[in-house]
Amino acid sequence: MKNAFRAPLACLAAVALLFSGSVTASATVEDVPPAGSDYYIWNCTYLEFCYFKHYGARHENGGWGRGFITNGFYNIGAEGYGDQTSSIWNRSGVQVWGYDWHQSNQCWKEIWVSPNGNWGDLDPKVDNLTDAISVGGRVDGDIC
Ligand SMILES: [Ca+2]
Repeated sequence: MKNAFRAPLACLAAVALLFSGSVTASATVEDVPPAGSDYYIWNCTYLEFCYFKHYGARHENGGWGRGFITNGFYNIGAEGYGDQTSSIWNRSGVQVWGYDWHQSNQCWKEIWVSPNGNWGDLDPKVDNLTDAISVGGRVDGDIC
């Protein structure tokens, strides 16, 4: 009876090894938006974190794209770009955090986290709320 259980377990282990092998192989290829999509209008370069005014990085109606090529905390609201971010493309090589400024409590509220290689639209619940972006680490202090 014990042996009857061992065979399927060994089989499962082999399948797990196969899956882990394929994950390792695909990790060397960067996950990117579809070729020709609006994301490429902005020329987000390798090792850059890019963020866009419109969903899908669309360019029409005064849309814009901006990016950071070095790690750090960026108060984009103070630069006139607060409450407008809808889409991102994280090519930075590191994790990136998005914050909303909580005016009454005077603190930064973490509203999204982007692992390296992440791209796409922000959750509609946090659309047009981002006031700061922190590349490569959470903001120090003033967290809600
Ligand atoms: Ca905000």
